[in-house]
Amino acid sequence: MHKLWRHARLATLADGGWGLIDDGALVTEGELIRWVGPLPALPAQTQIDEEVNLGGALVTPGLVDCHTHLVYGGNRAREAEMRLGGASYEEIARAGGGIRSTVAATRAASDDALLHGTRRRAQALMAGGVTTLEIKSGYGLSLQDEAKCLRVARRLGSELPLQVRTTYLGAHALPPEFEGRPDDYIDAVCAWMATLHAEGLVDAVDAFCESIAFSTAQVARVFEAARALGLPVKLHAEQLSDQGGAALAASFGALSADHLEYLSADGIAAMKAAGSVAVLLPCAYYMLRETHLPPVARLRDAGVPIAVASDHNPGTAPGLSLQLAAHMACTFFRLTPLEAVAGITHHAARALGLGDRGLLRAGLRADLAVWEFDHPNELTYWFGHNPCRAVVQGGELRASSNA
Ligand code: DI6
Ligand code: FE
Repeated sequence: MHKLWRHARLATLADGGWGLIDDGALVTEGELIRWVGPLPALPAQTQIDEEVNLGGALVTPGLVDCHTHLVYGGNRAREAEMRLGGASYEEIARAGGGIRSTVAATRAASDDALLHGTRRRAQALMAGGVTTLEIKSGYGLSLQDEAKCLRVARRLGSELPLQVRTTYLGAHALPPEFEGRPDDYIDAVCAWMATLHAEGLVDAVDAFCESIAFSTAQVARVFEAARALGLPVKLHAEQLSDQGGAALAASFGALSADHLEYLSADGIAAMKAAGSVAVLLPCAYYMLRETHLPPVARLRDAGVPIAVASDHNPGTAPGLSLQLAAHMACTFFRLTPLEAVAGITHHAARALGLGDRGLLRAGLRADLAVWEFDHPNELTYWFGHNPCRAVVQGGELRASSNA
C-alpha cells in the first residue's frame, strides 16, 4: 500500500539543520518512507493507492524516548514530599527507601496491574509524539521479577502502536536479600542476563554506576557478561559524582552514557572515541534540584552526539512528556532548540542503536509526529499542554487523544 501524505510542512532534520520543506509531501509504502520532498517535485508516475491530507500541519520525525524506567508498581509521592522537607535522595536511599521501596511495590504487583500502569504511562508519552520507547527493567531485581517487568515492556510493544526496546537493568540497586553481598548480586545479575536473553527479552544492558549503587569494577563484570552474549551496553554514569563510569562504558563501545552531570574531560574524550551518545536527563536534574550542570559546551565542542530523554521513573523523574524534557534541556542545559529536537529524534535513535529512524528520509521508518504549531523550534518553547495532534506509526495514522 503506497500512501501520499500531502499538504504538510516538513521538518526533515536532514543534513544537521531543520530541513524545512513547505508544501511538503511524503510517500510511504507499508512501514517505510519511500519519498520526501516538495509536492510539486513528486515524480508524475509515482504509485499512489491512498492520499492523506495533513492540512498544512508541521510534521517531524516521531519522537524517540531513549531512556525510561516505565515498568514499576506504586509511586514515591511521599518520598518526594520528604525531599521537599529537606531529606536528600541519597539519605532516603540509604535508609531503605528510594529504588528499594519501588522494588517492593513492583514485586508485589500482579502482571495485570503492572501492565495496566505501564500502558497508561506509555500512552501518555505516545500522545505527546513518541513513536519509539526504550523501557528498562530494574525494579524487579530477581530473575523472576526482572523477567516479569521485561515481559510487560515487550507486551506493550506488541499491543500498542509503539516500537519498544527493552533494556536489562538488573544492576540498578542491591536487593535486600543480597544485603552486604554486592559482588554475589553482580554474579546473579550476570547469570540472569543469559536466561533473559535466551527468552528474547533483552535488547541492551544497563547498570547504575554510583557510590550508592555499583562500582566501575562491578559494572565491568556486568558488561563482560553482556559482551559475551553479544548485547550492547549503556550506563547510568556520573549522575551524582564522577566515578569514571562514562570512560568505562566507552571502553565497552557503549551505545550511550546517560545523566553525565559530573562527566570529566577524560570521559568526554573516551565517549567521542567510542562513538557513544551522551543522553541528558533534565527531568531528573530538575526533580533532584541539582545545580551541577552536565558539560554541554564541552560535549558539543568535542562532537559527541547529544540525546535527551524523559528518564521517566517514580523516584527522580515522574514526568510523562518528552517535549518537556527537551524544553528543560534548553532552559537548564543550554541546548539549542535544534540540538534538543535532534536529541529526541535521530540522536536518541542512535542511543538505541537504531539507524532506521529519527529523520524524514527515504528508506527510513514512516514514524511521524504531527504538531499544531508551525515551526519545530516551538517544540522546545511551549510547555504545560500537549501540542501533538497525531502520530504516524509505521505508516499508520493515529490521532492523538487531544486532537
Ligand atoms: N538513576 C535515576 O535517575 C533513576 N535510576 C537511576 O539509576 C532513579 C530511580 C529511582 O529513584 O527509582
Ligand atoms: Fe535512569
